[in-house]
Amino acid sequence: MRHLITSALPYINGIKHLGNLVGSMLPADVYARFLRQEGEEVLYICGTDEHGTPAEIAALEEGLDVADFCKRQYERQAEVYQKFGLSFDYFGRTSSQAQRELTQDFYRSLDQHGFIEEREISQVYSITDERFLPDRYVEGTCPNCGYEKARGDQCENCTKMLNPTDLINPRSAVSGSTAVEVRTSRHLFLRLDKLSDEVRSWVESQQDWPSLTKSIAKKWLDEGLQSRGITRDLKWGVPVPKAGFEDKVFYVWFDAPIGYVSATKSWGEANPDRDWKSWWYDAEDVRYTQFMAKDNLPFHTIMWPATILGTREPWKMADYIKGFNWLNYYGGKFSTSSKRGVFLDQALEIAPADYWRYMLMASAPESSDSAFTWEQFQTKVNKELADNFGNFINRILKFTASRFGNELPDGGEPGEAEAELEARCQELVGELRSHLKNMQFRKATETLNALWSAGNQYIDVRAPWTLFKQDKDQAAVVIRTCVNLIRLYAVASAPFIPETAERLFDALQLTGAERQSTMTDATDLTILKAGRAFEVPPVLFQKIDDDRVAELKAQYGGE
Ligand code: B3M
Ligand code: ZN
Repeated sequence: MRHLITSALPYINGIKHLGNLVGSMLPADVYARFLRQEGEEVLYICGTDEHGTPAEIAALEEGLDVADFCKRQYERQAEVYQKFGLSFDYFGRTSSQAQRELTQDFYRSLDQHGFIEEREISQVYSITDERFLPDRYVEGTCPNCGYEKARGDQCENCTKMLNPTDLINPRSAVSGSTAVEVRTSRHLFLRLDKLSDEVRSWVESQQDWPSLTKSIAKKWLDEGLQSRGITRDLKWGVPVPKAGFEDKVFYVWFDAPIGYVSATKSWGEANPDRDWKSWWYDAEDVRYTQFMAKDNLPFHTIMWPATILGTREPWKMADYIKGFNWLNYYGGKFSTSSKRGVFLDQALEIAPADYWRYMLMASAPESSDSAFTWEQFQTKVNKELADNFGNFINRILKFTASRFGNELPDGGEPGEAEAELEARCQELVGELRSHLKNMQFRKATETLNALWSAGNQYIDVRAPWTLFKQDKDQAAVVIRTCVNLIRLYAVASAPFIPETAERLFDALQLTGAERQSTMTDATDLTILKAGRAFEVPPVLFQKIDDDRVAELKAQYGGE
C-alpha cells in the first residue's frame, strides 16, 4: 500500500493559531514522517483554501486586490509551516489553474448524472454597492440571540447557522449601507438528498473509523440531507461553466476538498516523472488518511464523499478520517478576532518549533477538548524535554568527552543490565510504533517519554561516573550503550521533533543510511562501535522559568 495523507486546507485569511496546527497539519506531519521512516511510500499533500467571502473581506480591509492578498498570505503561511518542520510533499493553492479545471470537471460529471438542480432563491442585494451580499457580506442582528454583529452565514455569539435573509436590520459588510433589499437569483444545488443512501452505506462500511468521526457523520445523515447551494454571486472563485451563470462562482466548500486533488496535480506538474493521478483515480493500492478538526468532519464525511459518489468516477475516498476536538486556550476558544491565544508566527518567537511540536502532540485533543495553558507548556518543556531527554544527552556526551575524548571508548562486552535495557527499549518501541500506526498521538508521546526515562533509570543503576573510578572498561560499556541509546532516541523522536533529531544525528556524525534507520533497527544498542567520533551538542532545550510564564500570560492573556 502507498499512503496518501492530507490535512485540512488552512483558510487563507491569516496566520493560523496553535489550535489549528494541533488539529490537522501537525499530527498529519508526525504520521507522514513516521511512515516514511518505516520505509513506506508516502505522499503528504496540503495547501491553502483561498476562495469564499472571508478572503474577499480580509483583502478589502487591507485595501488589496484579492488575488494579491491571497498570494501574500499563501507565502506567509507556507513560510511559517516550513519553520514548523511540516514535511508536505506539496503545499498547493485552491486558486490554481488545476483547481479551476478539476472543479469544473467535477461539476460537469455531477450534472451529467442528474445530481445538480437549478433553483431561484432570495438573496440580499445591496443597492448602494450594486451587488449581491452572500454569506459574510451581510451583517445584522441575530434572530436567535439578538447579537448585533451576526454574519450572514453564522452568528458568532450563539453559533447558529444562518441564511443572509434571516438577519434583522441587515447591512452591507462592504459599505455598511442599510440600503439593501431581497432579490431573486438563480443558483445551482447539489442533490445530497439523492445521494444520501449511498453516503450512508459508505459511512456504515467504515469499520475502524474513530467514534468522533463516525458519530458526527451519523448525526448529519440522521437529520436528513437536503440539496445544498453550490454557487454564489461573487467574482472571486472558480467560474461556473454554464450559460447564464457567467457572474457566479462555485461556493468555497464545493471546491475546497477538490484542493486535495488539485494540489496533487500541481505536485505532478512540478515532478513530471511522477504519476499524480495514480494517487487519486482507480487508486486501489493507496491507503488515504485525512486529518482535521471536528468542525470540518461534516464536509469530509458527507459533502465531499457525496460529490465524489455523484461523479460516478473512481476518485479515491478516505480510508480513515482522524478528527480532533478543540484545543482551548484557558478554557475559552482561541480566537483570531478577539486576539486570544497564540498564533504560529508568535509561537516561534517564544520557543523553537520542536518545543511546540512536542508539547502540542502531548496535549492533543483526541478523546475530548483539552486546554492549553502556559503552565502546562512550561511543565512539558522543563520536565520532559529538558530534564528527561536533553539533560541525559548532555550529561552522557559531556562525561564521555571529558573522560574518554571525542571517540566512543572500547572496553568489555555488554552484560545483563545492557540486555535488560535493550529488551525494555524493544518493548517501548513496539508500543510507540503501534500508537503511531493507530494515530494515538498523546499515547505516543507518553511512550516516547517512557523511553527517555528508561535511559535515566539505566544510568541511575549503572552510575558511570562512579563506575569510572572503579572499572574503566565497565564504564566504557555503559557509555557506548548510552550513546547508542541516544541514537535510538533521535530516531524514535524524529517524527515529533525533527530538528532536534537532526542535531543529534549531526552530533553523533551518523551517515545518511544510519539516519534513515527504523526505530526497530535502532533498538540494537551495539551498532555504534568503539572508535566512532562524536561531538557534544550545545544544551538541547532551554527551560522556561516562572517569571517568563507570568510574562507570557500577561502578554497573551490567560486565566
Ligand atoms: N479551510 C478549514 C477552515 O477554515 C477549511 C478546511 C478545508 S478542507 C478541504 O475551517
Ligand atoms: Zn445569535
